Amino acid sequence: MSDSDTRLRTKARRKTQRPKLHKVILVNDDFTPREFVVAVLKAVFRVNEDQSYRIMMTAHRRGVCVVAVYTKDVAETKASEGTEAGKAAGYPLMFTTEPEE
Ligand code: TYC
Repeated sequence: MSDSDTRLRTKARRKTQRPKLHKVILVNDDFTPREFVVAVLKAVFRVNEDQSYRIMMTAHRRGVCVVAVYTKDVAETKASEGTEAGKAAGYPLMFTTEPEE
């Protein structure tokens, strides 16, 4: 590309850069009590009792459930907070993250 020909490069750039979003995923296990999972979801992800119960039951029935999407840093921090809350109470509760398509 010559100095005067910036057409391709200019065209490819968005007016506003959007950060890639990452999913926080709740993983089911056989040991963590349901009420504990609900309490962690409410505390870490700021969802209400009803939403929290639905998310927990979806993971319980299907194996996993997407809790929310955030920027990479926030998703990783919240996943760690949730996993650490389980660990501190002696449960194998696990949250993972993955980039959105
Ligand atoms: N399966 C657990 C039980 O029956 C409850 C549970 C639900 C645990 C969702 C983890 O991500 C989870 N006590």
